Amino acid sequence: MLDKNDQLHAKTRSQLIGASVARREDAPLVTGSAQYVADVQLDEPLHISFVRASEANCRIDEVHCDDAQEMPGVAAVFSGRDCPELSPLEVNPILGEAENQNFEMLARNALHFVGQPFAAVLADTLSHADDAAEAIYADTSDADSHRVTSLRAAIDTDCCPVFDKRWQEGDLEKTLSAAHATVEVEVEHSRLAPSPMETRGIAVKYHEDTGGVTVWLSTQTPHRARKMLAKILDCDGTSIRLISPDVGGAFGMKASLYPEEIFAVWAAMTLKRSVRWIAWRNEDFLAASHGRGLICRGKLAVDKEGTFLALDAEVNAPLGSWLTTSSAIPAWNAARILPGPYRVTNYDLRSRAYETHTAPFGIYRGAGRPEAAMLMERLVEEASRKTGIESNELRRKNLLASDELDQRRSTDVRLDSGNYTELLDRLMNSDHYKEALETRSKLRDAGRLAGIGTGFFVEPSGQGWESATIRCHPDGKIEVLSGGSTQGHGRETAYAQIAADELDVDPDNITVRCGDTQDCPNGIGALASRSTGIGGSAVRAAAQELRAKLDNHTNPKETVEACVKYHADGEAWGYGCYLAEVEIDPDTGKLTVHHMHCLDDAGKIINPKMVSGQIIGGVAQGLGEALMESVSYDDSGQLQTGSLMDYALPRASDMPAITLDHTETPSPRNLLGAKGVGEAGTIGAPIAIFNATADALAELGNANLSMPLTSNKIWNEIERLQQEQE
Ligand code: SMO
Repeated sequence: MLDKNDQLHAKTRSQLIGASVARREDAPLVTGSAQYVADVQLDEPLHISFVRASEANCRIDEVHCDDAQEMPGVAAVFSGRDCPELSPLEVNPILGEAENQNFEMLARNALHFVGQPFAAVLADTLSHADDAAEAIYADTSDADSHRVTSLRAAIDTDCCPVFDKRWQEGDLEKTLSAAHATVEVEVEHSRLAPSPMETRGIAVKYHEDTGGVTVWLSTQTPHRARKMLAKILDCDGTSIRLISPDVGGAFGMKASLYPEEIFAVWAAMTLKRSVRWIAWRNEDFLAASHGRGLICRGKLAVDKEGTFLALDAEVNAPLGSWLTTSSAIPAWNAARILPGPYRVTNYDLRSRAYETHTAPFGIYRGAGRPEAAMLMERLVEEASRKTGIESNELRRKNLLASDELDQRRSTDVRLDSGNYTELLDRLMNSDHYKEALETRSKLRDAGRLAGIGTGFFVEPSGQGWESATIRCHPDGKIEVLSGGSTQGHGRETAYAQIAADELDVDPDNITVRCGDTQDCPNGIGALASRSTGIGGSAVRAAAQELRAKLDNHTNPKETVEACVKYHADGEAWGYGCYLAEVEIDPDTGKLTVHHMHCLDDAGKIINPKMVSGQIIGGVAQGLGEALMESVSYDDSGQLQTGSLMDYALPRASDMPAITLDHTETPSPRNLLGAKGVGEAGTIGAPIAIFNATADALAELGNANLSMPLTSNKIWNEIERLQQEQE
């Protein structure tokens, strides 16, 4: 029994917020007892195998399913025309009135991209389903429309953008023409496959008594997924319970519902059977959302002293063949957060996104932030070359001062708190920086190609609300239910720390749950670095309310509960400055990142060890983007990187030594003062690596580089620069 006088007010424990409490999630995760969707036991489920398009942008004349129907174990076969036309998936309201015209569970009349499902087999075993799926094929004919398989083709052929936005401030033309110097940069980001360890997957249990279903879905947005499923399938709110069990990574790829998942639920309800589908790795490469892929262009004007005067920028993004819930977010984010941490009062920012005959496109860890920061930081480096002012000096001169952050820009961006120049100075004055300079000199003296690079960035965390319910049971046990979601980040540990501090109880007394739409309060999910700042603040607010209630209960012999829907007061803005040290082997072009020093301000830190984990993981993915990852389509829309043999993910041996440092400036925008840090590594690392690479090649000339910085590309660039020198 929780006695308020003895326990609630006894200040005997040390504060847990700010302590590196061990992750309570890890034991089940590392011992194999975690429960992923594939571990969910169903009673004689039907297994689904999808038949996918082998060409892009064609008409479907006929789908041949007859042979498959007769094969062993087959319970049902569907083509697109056997399925009802359902209402489309809703897309993020920032897209305005855009309609998701191409969204179908199974393609009916046209195949838009290679990998699009157009038929499905349900059978007693997966092998039976796969065997029968092999017997299905489609007769197709050429589509009337032009096939557009790359973003560049979409831009060059003047395709009509589906998303088109523009923000202006000041007088760009006048400032540009009067400027001392202008520099221009184009940055192309490869399309990336988010590649969580666990692929997409769904298990659906059909309840004969009610006709409803319980859905286990590998998702980062359980409540939204349930709501959308109910709307698309036109069933009442109570007939679908959705549970996101342990999720093996998501990175934005599991933020949207997919046609395969909607089909699985529809099939279970239609056949009145339990069903399951677990994507093969190649099905994720083919048909799960890709990220990045943006082409960004910028022009920066500076005066004689290096003060930034004006920014003219254009962000272009691919959308793929149908719109995932947040498909336009990267395009929107990359443009609206410009000019990032810098003071530029004259600007013109355009953002456009185009449909392409490829896999869908979506948010991927960073979702526009890495693109915005890369464009700005490349412009800074160019301005440095042109003006002869050292690049960190330029940064220092143009970073916003603390008292300028709270001003609202025409993009509706309002930064929050921090001291940007202090962070930069901290890096410049650090031993790491001095050592990096010394190491570079030594390597260069020995005739090697070595470079260092910095990258400064801001990381807006999500906005809006999240909810939490906390119960105190008569036995003293505390139950925290969050509307959020988790995919391995350690949410349960952090939320227990927050609740334990507020209630002054032992965290071992606290259980934390999220991801079950039946038991947990309504919520948004784990997206956009929002879970600690907003979800954690909801937990704190609920704990405060519970504590007040307990204070008024002189004899708490019943369960006392507090439910809070917490609204954040705008976005919290983390920021950071990273330093990379690289070396290039001139004979092979192989680039090695020796060291990465990451300096972050993530606001109030709840658990330092978990923050470090987020940064290191983000650096790994950022290094992947910088050096090796790239989804490739040929001109006809065939995917050339459909497996982990063709798509290079970083391995442990590719990772540099990483050192971490931080400042801690609380955000005024939420109850905890926390800022997001989940995406920091993916933003800062590619910039620092890219700039260090350019620095390493600088003694040969001005390198013309693009990501990924493969050995082949760098070797060719070395050859070109050496020929220019001769
Ligand atoms: S890319 Mo994140 O899951 O908002």
